[in-house]
Amino acid sequence: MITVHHLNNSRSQRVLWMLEELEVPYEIRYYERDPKTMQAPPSLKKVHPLGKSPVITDGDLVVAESGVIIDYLARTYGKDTMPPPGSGQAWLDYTYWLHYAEGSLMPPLLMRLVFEKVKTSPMPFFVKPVAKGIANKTNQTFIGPMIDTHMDFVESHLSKSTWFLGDNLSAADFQMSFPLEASVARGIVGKNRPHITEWVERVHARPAYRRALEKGGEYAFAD
Ligand SMILES: N[C@@H](CCC(=O)N[C@@H](CS)C(=O)NCC(=O)O)C(=O)O
Repeated sequence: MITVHHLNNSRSQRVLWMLEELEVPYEIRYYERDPKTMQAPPSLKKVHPLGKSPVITDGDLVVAESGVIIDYLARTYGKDTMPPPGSGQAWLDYTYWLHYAEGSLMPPLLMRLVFEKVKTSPMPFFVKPVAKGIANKTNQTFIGPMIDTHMDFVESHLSKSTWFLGDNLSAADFQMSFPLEASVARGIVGKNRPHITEWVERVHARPAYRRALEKGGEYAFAD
């Protein structure tokens, strides 16, 4: 039996969504973020030394990193419904999106979040304007343009196909869901990027996604 070690408001939502689409039986073990630090509880380190979510267990196997989990589930349980491409361009495209989501798109989104947090963090009043100035400048001149380049790229890709790998939902969509729905929820992506917005709406409208949301509980990036 698969166990999803699920943290509230986290990337493991994409794993629940995938399992619901695959209609594979699984159970959820729930973990709550510390409301002040937003860190996962130490108990998650008992499953995997990094203590991050998602992580799943399947019998004796412990599988960590969303991209690996999604690929593992597609290979093990999706052979009939969502088989991962074996080779050639189709395999390259599939692997590309699995890596791109966490390896290229998430880092600037995370940097933006950190600099936004700096602005509201407690600090001596006389330091605040300086910290705020540095955070704003960094986001405007460095991180913002980097995110724009990524979003233009993804927008252009989605203007050509319904799902990331064409007409059919695939593992690439589960992996790309977290950065894109977070970007829409935070207002980074809006009407100026209609294909990303519509893709996120399409994801959120799927019955399997709604079931995953209901089972997973608190998740800030879907309505
Ligand atoms: N690249 C990893 C990132 C894992 C990660 O950072 N997860 C966050 C939740 S979205 C987490 O566990 N945060 C709590 C913490 O760091 O204590 C993946 O995709 O699995």
